[in-house]
Amino acid sequence: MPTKSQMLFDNARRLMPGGVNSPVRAFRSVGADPIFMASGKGASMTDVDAKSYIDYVLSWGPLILGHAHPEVVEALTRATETGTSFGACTPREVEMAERIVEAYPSIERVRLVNSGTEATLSALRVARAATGRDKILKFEGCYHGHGDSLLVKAGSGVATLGLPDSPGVPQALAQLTITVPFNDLTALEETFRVHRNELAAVIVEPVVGNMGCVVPRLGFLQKLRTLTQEQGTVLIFDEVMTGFRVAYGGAQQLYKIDPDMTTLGKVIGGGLPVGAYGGKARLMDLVAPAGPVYQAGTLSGNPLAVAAGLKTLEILRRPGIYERLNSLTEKLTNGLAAEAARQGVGLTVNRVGSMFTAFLTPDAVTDYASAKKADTSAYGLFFRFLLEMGIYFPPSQYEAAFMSTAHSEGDVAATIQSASLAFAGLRP
Ligand code: KE4
Repeated sequence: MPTKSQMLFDNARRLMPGGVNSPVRAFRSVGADPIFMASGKGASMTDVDAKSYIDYVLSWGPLILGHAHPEVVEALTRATETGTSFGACTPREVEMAERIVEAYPSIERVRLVNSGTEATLSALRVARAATGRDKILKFEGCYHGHGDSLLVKAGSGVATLGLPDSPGVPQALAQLTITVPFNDLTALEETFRVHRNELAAVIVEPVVGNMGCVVPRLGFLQKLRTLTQEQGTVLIFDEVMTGFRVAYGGAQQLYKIDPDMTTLGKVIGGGLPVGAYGGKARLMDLVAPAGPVYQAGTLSGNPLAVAAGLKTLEILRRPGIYERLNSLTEKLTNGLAAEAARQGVGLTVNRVGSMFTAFLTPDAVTDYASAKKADTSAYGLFFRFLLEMGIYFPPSQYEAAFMSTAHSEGDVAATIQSASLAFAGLRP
């Protein structure tokens, strides 16, 4: 008898590409068919077949307070009672701008949009307009949304011109994107030498989430700041994932870097569609209607997304929230590492704050090349075993996992116990 998820997926494939609205949801890299979710509450989600899971994906980061937090639901319900969208200015979006500017001293002006992709492609347009330059630099394995300039893979050799990483991306555009390995200071300096004073922007995930969680080497971000400053290149911190996640002030607060521009998303929407880009006034005042760089959006600053986001940020400002979140995450990641070691399974766990990745490899993971050494079929087994046990990890080795304030010590203990059983199945 097929499950309800299986029946839904059969129908979904008839109607949507791959049966999903975003590729990673198809579970293709973990050798399973997707599960269709019916509801979420706190740290757990329940699927259409009434099976519940402790959720460590949390909608890919936004649900730092867990599913359906009562205060967020109440704020959202109240907002819907006075309308859902006006296409006009509202007080609430000014309040969101104030919260962002307060939390990110590097941001003097901010524009709300509807996704992280919109935020990053808009920030790049501003940087190109401000510098009059076309070339940009990104890092291998970093993902900044699906804007054409960012769907580019490294050309052969360091600091060479990019190649399209997706059909439909014009070669002429891809060539303007240089890609170098993350954490590779030599390649970085070489790139700035080869393309001296030609780079409009560098865009970076200051703590990478999209090759799995990878931590910046000591001095890497500082060097990036120095090189960009020296050559008038706009430094864009893509904090769509890390913003209000690794700290209330994001990775730039943790690593004490003052980027020229920052992109945000996920947490600031509290689970509703939102993105934001902002930075120095000299840059952001180029954006229409203050300046000539065009960017617009029907639902930008949407009252519902902003209501959910504002309540989320208010709760995140309460004392002790991040300390508990981070220490519970550390307890989980220490437990995973200890269990894997006890059973002789090669595991490397990278963590910053409450985002982490369990890589199925015994070696350090510091960039995309080392992340790709992870045993993805073993990860698939690990994922499927945990899913069976009611634990929902990211359906890809190359994604970050997240903790929420709704997770309990009991959830963490149950997760470590299930992982221990999974490791038994992976023992060499
Ligand atoms: P969206 O357009 O998906 O809202 O944001 C794009 C984006 C930009 N920058 C960073 C650092 C991001 O992590 C993302 C999106 N993250 C992925 C998770 N790896 C979204 C999940 C998905 O694509 O389904």
